[in-house]
Amino acid sequence: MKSFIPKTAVDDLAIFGGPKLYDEELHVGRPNIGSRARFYKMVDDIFERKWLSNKGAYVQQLEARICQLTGVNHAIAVCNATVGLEVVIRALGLTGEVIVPSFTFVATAHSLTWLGLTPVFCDINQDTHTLDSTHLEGLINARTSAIIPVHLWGQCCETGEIERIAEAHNLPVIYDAAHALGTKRFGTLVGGFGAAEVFSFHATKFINSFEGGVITTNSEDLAKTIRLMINFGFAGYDKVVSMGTNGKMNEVCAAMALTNLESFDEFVTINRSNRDQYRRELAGIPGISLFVESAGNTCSDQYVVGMVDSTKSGISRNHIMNIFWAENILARRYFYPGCHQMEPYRTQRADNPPELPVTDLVASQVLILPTGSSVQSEDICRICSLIRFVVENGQAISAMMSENTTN
Ligand code: T4K
Repeated sequence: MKSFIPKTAVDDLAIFGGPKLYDEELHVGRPNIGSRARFYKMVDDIFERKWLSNKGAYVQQLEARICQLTGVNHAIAVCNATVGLEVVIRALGLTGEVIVPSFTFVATAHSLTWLGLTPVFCDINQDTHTLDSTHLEGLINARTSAIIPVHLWGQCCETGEIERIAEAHNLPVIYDAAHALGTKRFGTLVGGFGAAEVFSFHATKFINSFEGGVITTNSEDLAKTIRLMINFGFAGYDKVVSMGTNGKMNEVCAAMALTNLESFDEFVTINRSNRDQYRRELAGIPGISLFVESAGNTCSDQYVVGMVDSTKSGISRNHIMNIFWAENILARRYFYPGCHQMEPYRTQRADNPPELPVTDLVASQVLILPTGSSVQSEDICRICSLIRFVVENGQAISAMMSENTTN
């Protein structure tokens, strides 16, 4: 990292030809990596045992660890959360329409479409960024077979109200808990809500298994069905009893997850310290704020969710993002532009697009900032001082960008 030369004039910005703040790209989503020695030892064990996949010892250890961590009776490790969602959707025999938020990673919607179902997009609450239960009932009709809310940013969504509505209409709820390992809502751990919850261990998640995920449920019957389905429907040698796919996690991925789970508390502490530093250093910058979890929620804080209100900052989120990228700070606008604006959904609903004003607004404001164990306190200082400089000079910069760059 070269020494920090703060920007003092608009021309110092890399987007206008000044020197870049970073020689190398600073990413959102850099993987946390626990003890390498421990991981290598486990990989050695795997080679010794010559058991690489299919319900190996480390997969079983991981499943037991997740049951302990979430307080849930059954945990089934899978190759990734997207396949995990697809398997749960099939295991519950869902058909027709399923209600999902549009403001989520596209995997939530795609898992349905991949299976021939139709995602019906619901708006979100502006404060929580999760499914707005007041819009839910209006979307339920005779074709609706389930609801898949998302615990976005690791924050538990409004489970109580969603499940009350679901029960009144006899609909199962599956939670996309990709971001929510270790999340608590008023002391209750995420993992046991609804029919099932699906967590991701993708490289970018604060606990990763390279690629991977886990399904949790308190239903023994559902757990049995899922276990069959992730292994082609095999109930024993030569005995296929149901439809299935290959959704299994392998032993190396399980070893990686177990290694990283050993550092769970350390990673959460780093995330919280980063978040607090961002909060302190961004305080008082007009139009810039950080998303705040709602009362009663505690999560891993794996995302630092910056919000840009351009009516107060004098510069748009997109301009700020372009300035950041020019400086080699690869901040992300998750989950822009919302699934309903992505294909195939945009074209499918071109004649009658869903009205999702809060989704559209929030998707135009969010800027995800780098955090995790790869980010140093000095990086946060640089990022925040860059944001302060950009907002202080917002009008001049916006005018120059409108002239010089396309957005
Ligand atoms: N539901 C929700 C709500 C989700 O957010 C996700 C996944 C899922 C379901 C599905 O879970 P999985 O099937 O993946 O288990 C990334 C991840 O690929 C995706 O898993 C994640 N959500 C999403 C939020 O983020 P992209 O398109 O942003 O990935 P990419 O390649 O741009 O990587 C993000 C950043 O991380 C980059 O700036 C580079 C950095 N990175 C990435 C990888 C893979 C690294 O530094 N090292 C790495 O190894 O989707």
